[in-house]
Amino acid sequence: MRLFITGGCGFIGSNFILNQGIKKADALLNYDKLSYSGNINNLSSIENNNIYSFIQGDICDINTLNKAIIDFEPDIIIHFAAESHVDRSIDSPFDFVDTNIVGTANLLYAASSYMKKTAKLMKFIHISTDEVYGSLKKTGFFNENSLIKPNSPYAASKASSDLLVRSWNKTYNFPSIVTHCSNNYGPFQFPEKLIPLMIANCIDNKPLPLYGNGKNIRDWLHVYDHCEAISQIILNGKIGEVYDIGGGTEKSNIEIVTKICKILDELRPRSKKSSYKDLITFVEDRPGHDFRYAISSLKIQNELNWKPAESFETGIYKTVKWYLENESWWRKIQDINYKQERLGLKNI
Ligand code: NAD
Ligand code: TDX
Repeated sequence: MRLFITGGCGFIGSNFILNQGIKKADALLNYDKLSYSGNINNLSSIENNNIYSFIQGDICDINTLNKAIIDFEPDIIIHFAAESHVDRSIDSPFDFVDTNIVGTANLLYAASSYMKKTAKLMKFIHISTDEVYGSLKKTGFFNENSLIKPNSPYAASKASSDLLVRSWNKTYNFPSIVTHCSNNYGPFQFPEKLIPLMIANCIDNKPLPLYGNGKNIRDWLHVYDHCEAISQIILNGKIGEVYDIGGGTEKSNIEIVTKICKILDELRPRSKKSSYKDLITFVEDRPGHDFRYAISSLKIQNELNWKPAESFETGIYKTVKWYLENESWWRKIQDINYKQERLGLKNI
């Protein structure tokens, strides 16, 4: 299998390459622009592996992209590359239009031209998000038939890219599959996202900023389980289908942060016997903040025999330990390109 991966230096892409891709592929090319969230060091353990290669390239640069695909001759493409942070999409929506919509259109164009020439492309897997469905009230679940009702510029840009992928399948017989996954957590997540941000702030004795009343709910999935689902889709996913992937673990943000504090109270007790919980601070809400995400994974469970292996209890414990043991990884990011500024407060 010749795997062409976009965005392989980000959180999910690098976990996929390290845990699945490099073990299963005969050749793997990682095409990544190295935006602020791309980190080449995530893959240092495989940089000398013969089957692995890397091109620093932008999916908005059609010429470089075309050449990379034609030269590499992939049979599978997995498209992770994106602007991925909701708060940044509130500040800079056009970055999301460029990468997530125009970049995806470029990739579809390059991949379908290559397919026409060589007939070698078997599958194109587009990694999307449950956020395209908008927000749920207290009950109910999203599934593959839910309406597309995105609320943030990020979600709208991902929904637009999903529709482009769909149109390529219907119009050009393009071998695409779309996935919608819930919130991931685990190693290598950029420390602007809820879980790593809260762990880093605890370690530095900084306030833990919960947006609004902290009662918004997300459905959490360990990143290794997401990567395993993608592997199942490579093997058995049906062309033209959409697969929703969730952890079945709904937690409010306050529950998540309280849990992190409890684990850190055990693993790295604060001085004066106080709890990290004392650092929790409620701050101005995210504009357009979706209240609840919860996703039904019945289709992928029934059709592809996938279900999450990691429970939230064990997964969050291992994740907190990982950030404790890899402090230099996130400190370097803070030093270079993320100063922990509050993002997403409608500065436009
Ligand atoms: P991330 O921000 O950690 O990584 C994104 C990667 O894409 C980075 O390596 C970056 O350098 C690269 N990239 C950005 N713009 C690019 C461009 N123009 N050209 C080439 N490369 C570019 O994101 P992530 O959390 O790993 O998310 C990966 C994918 O999964 C995204 O498509 C996201 O929408 C989707 N997703 C994420 C989650 C989650 O909880 N993190 C959940 C569901 C779906
Ligand atoms: O400082 C914070 N305080 C806070 O209360 C941050 C960064 C977040 N939050 C809240 C907002 C959300 O309700 O925590 C929740 C999770 O926030 P994020 O980590 O920013 O994730 P979210 O907005 O849910 O989106 C994530 O899941 C779906 C990913 O970033 C997306 O890429 C993915 O598509």
